[in-house]
Amino acid sequence: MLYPQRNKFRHYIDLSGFWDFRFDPDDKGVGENWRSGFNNSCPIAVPASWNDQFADDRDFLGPAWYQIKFKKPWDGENRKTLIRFGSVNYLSDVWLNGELIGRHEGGHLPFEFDISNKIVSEDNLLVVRVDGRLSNLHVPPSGRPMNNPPTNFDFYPFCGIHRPVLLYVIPNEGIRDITVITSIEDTTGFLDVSIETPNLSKASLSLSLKGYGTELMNTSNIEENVQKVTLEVKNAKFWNPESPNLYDLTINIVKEDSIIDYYSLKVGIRTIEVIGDKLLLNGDPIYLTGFGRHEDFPITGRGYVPAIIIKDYSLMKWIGANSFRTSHYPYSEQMMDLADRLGFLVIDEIPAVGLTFSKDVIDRQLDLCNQYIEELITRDKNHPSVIMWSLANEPHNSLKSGEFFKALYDKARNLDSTRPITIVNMMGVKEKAFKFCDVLCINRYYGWYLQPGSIDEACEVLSKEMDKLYEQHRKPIILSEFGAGSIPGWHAQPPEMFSEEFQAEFIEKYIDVCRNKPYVIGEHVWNLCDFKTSQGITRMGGMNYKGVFTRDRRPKMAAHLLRKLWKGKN
Ligand code: GCB
Repeated sequence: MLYPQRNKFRHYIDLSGFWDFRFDPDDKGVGENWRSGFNNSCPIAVPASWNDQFADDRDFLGPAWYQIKFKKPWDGENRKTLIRFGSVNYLSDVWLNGELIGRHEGGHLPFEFDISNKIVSEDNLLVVRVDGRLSNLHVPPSGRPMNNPPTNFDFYPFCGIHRPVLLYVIPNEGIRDITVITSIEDTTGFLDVSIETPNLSKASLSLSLKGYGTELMNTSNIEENVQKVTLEVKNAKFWNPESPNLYDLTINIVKEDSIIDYYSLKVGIRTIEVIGDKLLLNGDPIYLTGFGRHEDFPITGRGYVPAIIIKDYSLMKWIGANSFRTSHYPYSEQMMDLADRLGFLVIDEIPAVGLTFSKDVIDRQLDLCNQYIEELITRDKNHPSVIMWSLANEPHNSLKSGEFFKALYDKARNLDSTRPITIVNMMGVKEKAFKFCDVLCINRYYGWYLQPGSIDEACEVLSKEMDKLYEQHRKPIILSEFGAGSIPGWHAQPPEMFSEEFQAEFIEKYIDVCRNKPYVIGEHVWNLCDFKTSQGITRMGGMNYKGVFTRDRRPKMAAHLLRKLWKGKN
């Protein structure tokens, strides 16, 4: 799925701003004449979660209605017009000028509709009904009644239009998709580029690759819908976290001597593979330092805010992180672009968290997970920063889970033969998918949920368990979550749970265990920042305080400790 671009042949406008909004608490709709616009609305900011924008009704999860009017900003001759939603949580129904144009299930991944035949030149009315109510038929599912809202996962189920809505136009005969796979031989980089177009006769493709003194051109006649071209870059500058080198790839379609479409893409040349108990980037072992995270901020909730993305990357650089996992759902496309540019390694996870596999929902869960993995790989396949796909976070114990994840693994492998695939295992669950996954991710909280307060005992248990897992599977292990809650400003000597001292000691000792195991290839602290979650007796103020930064991004003691450990700096 190509992100909209602006050039001579393509254009987009961003519909972000203040939209009209209305809650629909009884699910009755928004009046008889809503197809020509509903009344009694209030303004709301898009993109952003709706939950924290108002004084009341924070926990109302839907349904709710959005509407906006716009004019068609271009003439549509020989062009397709589409409307694209970056992320809406959870169910969306979309109408244009009173006509249903489509439905999408699942937050965090983009979807779009071709509206070429429906858009009019003057007053267009876009209406979106969003339903974020929890259900065990959804992925992620509802769950624990002792949580409010009752999620089966530990983050607040923010709802609404979370990422920009773009109205965009592409040539009818334009490029539909591009896939770039890179490989390396000595100092030469190879780019296998597949370009998908509609049926075109007497047309050709011209590719150019520029950067670091290289200028390559390649021209070929279009003979198939998916045209393959290989570019060879001598003395290539490879992509890696220290030097995130990106080349500019541009692709033109030429017909009857004129260019009819143009698309440009940043590409990084790198390889990623698992050999034995190592993860190799460009043939060299890498060790991941970083975090599990959330898209979460006061007031905007899970909404896209560019300044927060910059701040989080800046804090991760400051602390010496080289990587993160998109726990527990895909992050914005802009986040991924910046990972490429700033040299972060990303474990890219679908929103499959808290899967239960209960008999009545398992088929539906698998359908949705298949949909998500396809949407994710289609969206993120060209990012050099993405080094691994994660099939799920902490699925529950089940006899069926092996089969379930084998199907999902095969699907991901089919869609992308180049990247390792992992699954993130919960403490106490014997993960059947470890048999076929390439890397084992484990989340462990000994010393917190178990052996509370006893860090040394916890580390012994952790160490033994890791050795046993490695013995059994002989695959690299990432400690993908570990951490302790700390209330900012709460101190204790001797260190006690919830104090900043305890959190720092917990993290330091866990890292020491990891560093003594050659098969451990990464340590991801849970979490970069404190984050909002459901209310419950283990979550004071509806917050998870395992962040090493506060929710408003101030460092706790653990942040300074990590900077020392990861960067050697005070
Ligand atoms: C986990 C989950 C994460 C929670 C964390 C915790 O294992 O993957 O979503 O927030 O534990 O703090 O309990």
